Amino acid sequence: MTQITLALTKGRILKETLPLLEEAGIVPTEDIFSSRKLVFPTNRPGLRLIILRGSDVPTYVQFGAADIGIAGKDVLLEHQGDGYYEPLDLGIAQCKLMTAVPVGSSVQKGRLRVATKYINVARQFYAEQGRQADLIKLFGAMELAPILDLAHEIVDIVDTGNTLRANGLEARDEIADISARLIVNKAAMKTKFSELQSTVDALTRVVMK
Ligand code: PRT
Ligand code: MG
Repeated sequence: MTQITLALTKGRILKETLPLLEEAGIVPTEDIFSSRKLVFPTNRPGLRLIILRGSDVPTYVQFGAADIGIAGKDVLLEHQGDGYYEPLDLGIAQCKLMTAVPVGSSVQKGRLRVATKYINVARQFYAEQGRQADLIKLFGAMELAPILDLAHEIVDIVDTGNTLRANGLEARDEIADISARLIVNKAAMKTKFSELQSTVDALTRVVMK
């Protein structure tokens, strides 16, 4: 039997993903949240789930180690890989990728320092704006950077805006609308066409409902 491996993003995306999968008829046979395993069989004998850090999902799918995956659009924009299709917007884990600055701060003249974990996205954004920016890579707590004067502004995910407000920051420019997307390895889409297409179709029906 053809084996399909579906790579899921752990954390907040996972909580919204499992109900979608269930509606599409895909149910893990073990409780993912109470287990330390990384590979989970499902009720469908030919389909298993792997649970990854978001930024690793496109890597697994790009190289065909997973056939199909679910990751945030922010992660996909930053990854800039090829080797996979992005056939479906799942409409979950919605938020925006934005620049943010200290409340009331005026536009920085001269060279801008920007802290972010989205270095590739930020490089492209500031280049398109024709603004010189020195990018500083961080792995978390971006909101702290302007407070401690590490950077003038940040590029980060904004949902309610509460995190920015709590740290004296405000959103300025919108860079992209973000939600979780389905990605499919290009080679597998040919070699395992019927299994993958039926999974994509099942999820499409759930999302369109
Ligand atoms: O754990 P890891 O370092 O890999 O990443 P992470 O901790 O950012 O992962 P996690 O579990 O938070 O999920 C991240 C994915 O969820 C992102 O790639 C987005 O696609 C999606 N997503 C949706 C969000 C948010 N909403 C979100 N609000 N990711 C992060 N946030 C954070 C944001 O970074 C900021 O700190 O929440 C804060 C902003 O939220 P508000 O409501 O205060 O504006
Ligand atoms: Mg996390």
